[in-house]
Amino acid sequence: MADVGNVLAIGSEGVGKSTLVKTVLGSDVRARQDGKKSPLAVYESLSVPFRVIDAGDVSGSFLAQQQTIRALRRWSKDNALDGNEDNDINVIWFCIEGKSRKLIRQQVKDLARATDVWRTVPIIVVLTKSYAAFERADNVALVDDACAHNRRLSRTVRAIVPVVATTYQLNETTFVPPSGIPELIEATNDAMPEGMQAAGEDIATFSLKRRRSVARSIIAASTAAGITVGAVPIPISDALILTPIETAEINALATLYGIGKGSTSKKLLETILEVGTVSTAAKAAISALKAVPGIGLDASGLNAVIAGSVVAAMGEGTMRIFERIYLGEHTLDDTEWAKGFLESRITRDLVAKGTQVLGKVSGTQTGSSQKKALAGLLTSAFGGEGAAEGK
Ligand SMILES: Nc1nc2c(ncn2[C@@H]2O[C@H](COP(=O)(O)OP(=O)(O)OP(=O)(O)O)[C@@H](O)[C@H]2O)c(=O)[nH]1
Ligand SMILES: [Mg+2]
Repeated sequence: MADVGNVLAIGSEGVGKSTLVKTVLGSDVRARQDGKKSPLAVYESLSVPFRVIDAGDVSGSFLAQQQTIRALRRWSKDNALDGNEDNDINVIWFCIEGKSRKLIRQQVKDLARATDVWRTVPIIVVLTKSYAAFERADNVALVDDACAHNRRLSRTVRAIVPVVATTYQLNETTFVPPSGIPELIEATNDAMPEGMQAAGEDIATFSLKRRRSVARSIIAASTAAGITVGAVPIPISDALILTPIETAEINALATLYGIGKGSTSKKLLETILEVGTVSTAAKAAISALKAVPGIGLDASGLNAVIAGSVVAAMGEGTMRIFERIYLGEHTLDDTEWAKGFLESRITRDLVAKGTQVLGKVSGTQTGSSQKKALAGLLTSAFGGEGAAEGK
């Protein structure tokens, strides 16, 4: 890992630096504290061609800032002694909380001061916790304006990226899915000095891998919502009850894979939703699951597992369709292919994997810890290998 770039993540206490770093670097992240008293933590991952140095809180006193800067200098020097040429900071993630509009200007000022020693290093402003989708564009404009008033920032800020690093739960059935992570990775790679970009990694498959782990956290959150909706005491007569959750799931995945909102995309998304809600394949799979003999579940528990299975299977299938389109193996107007692909996955997986999970649970599935455990079981059953990633 000698030739990877260095990203410095900087921002006030609690803005979400650690959460962001873990999401971007993925499940194989390795962290080490840079010495006992050092405020720095260094994160590396084999799946991402840059390491991230979490500088801790820099909004505090002048002394604390100086301490951080000294620690960074020492870190650079130590790495240089190790024979590592790329010992300096290549990109700065300037983390600002996107949740509190009023504080944005002040945060830009504080960070400008704290990063003063890196005169020319490219900066990416990361608007963390950007839960309100409708405020994102306005917040970007606000940061843009604040940076324009600072001589250094107006030259060095390369991108302003609103992100949600992990799913934000609004209530039991509504959530804000992760967003902005692939954009942040791409902006970081773009800002890295040329030689660093390659890093021996194929960027296309690399970002596909990262996208998949974000996709899985969207699927997990949707599955948990499906379990909640499914665990009603009345038997579900059809899959229509899951329409809002599946719609949100499919839309979040579409955004993640850059599937736009044009009429061709719309037709594809409608086709996918139909397979999950009114298709013969979905109905047959649901009846088959309801008829699984000898399980230790009451009606509401059974419905919860079935509903969760439908959402998990739809999510996995949809993710794979979007991956093929992303890779250029299929186009947005291949709706017949997408329909066939999803139906056959549902026919094959929904019953087999749903039955497998039914065998592992008993009683009711209405308590919140039971729902969480069940969502975990379902997402790993339907996701196969790396499915347990994300929450
Ligand atoms: N749901 C959700 N919670 C987040 C997100 N980002 C941060 N949080 C929460 O915000 C809190 C602070 O996040 P951290 O990542 O620890 O923040 P930090 O910047 O590393 O904080 P310090 O290390 O104390 O400076 C934690 O409770 C996180 O779970 C996000 O994208 N989604
Ligand atoms: Mg932290």
